[in-house]
Amino acid sequence: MDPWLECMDFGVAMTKEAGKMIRDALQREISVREKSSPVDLVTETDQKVEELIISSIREKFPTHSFIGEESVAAGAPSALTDGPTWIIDPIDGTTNFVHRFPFISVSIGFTVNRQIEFGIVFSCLENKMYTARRGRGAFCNGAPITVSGQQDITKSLILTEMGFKKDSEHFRAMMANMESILSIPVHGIRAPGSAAVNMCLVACGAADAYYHIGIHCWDMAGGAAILTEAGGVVMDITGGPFDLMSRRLIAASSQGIAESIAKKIQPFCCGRDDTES
Ligand code: LIP
Repeated sequence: MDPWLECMDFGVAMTKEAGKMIRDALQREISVREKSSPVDLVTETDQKVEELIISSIREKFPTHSFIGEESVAAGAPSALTDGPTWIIDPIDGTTNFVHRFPFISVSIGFTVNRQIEFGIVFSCLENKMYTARRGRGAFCNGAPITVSGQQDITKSLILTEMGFKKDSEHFRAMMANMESILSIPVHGIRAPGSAAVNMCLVACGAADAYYHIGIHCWDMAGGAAILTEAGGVVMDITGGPFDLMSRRLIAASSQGIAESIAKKIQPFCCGRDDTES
């Protein structure tokens, strides 16, 4: 008997609804606001989608907790507890959404005792529904997916994301990390613009690794479940254990590739989602 299967099925249904809202919104004018910086964007659709997902799940599972990107932006706490917790990014790839760049996803991770039990990532313009339940494999539109299994970093395609950093030391570290990876050498670096999609691309073998310093638990939770169930590895950028609240990760198709990246990149401070320093 799978205690969380009902939750997962409900999450998939809500994610489909959310994807439809996002696709409909792309047909209309998009009004954009800035959050913490000129490149941290939010739209009415991010907020409406999150409201829809959280209110529907709360009605069905009233004792569960939530960490949602837009709720946290509005002041809700983002501490992870042992209870069943839905970690939600209503639009992962808001900048892509604003520009109608086609990697836009809805991401849900579900934790119990701080362990991720399932992940759902709906890349809604590609119409790809990625799902994974702990110990039961990863799927795209119902078909099993696996990582490339690539062990040789010099034959790998790496994903990361780059954005404006107010602190020039952080900006230089981000650029230096890219230079360090490119000069291994690797086949290339790509930046699709949605962390959750990036992890799914590694999960299905279209890329060999993804690393990022400065993202959030709602960007990582769904994709981390999918990647690990597809045979991949998530670790901290220092090579230690993955920490969902640490705002950083390496997600790779093999332990070897993850370790090679950990050796090459320099960490820089980005805080924590649970506000511990
Ligand atoms: C975004 C990520 C994107 C990353 C940004 C941001 P949002 O999530 O998925 O890949 O570069 O730092 O976290 O804000 O669109 O949900």
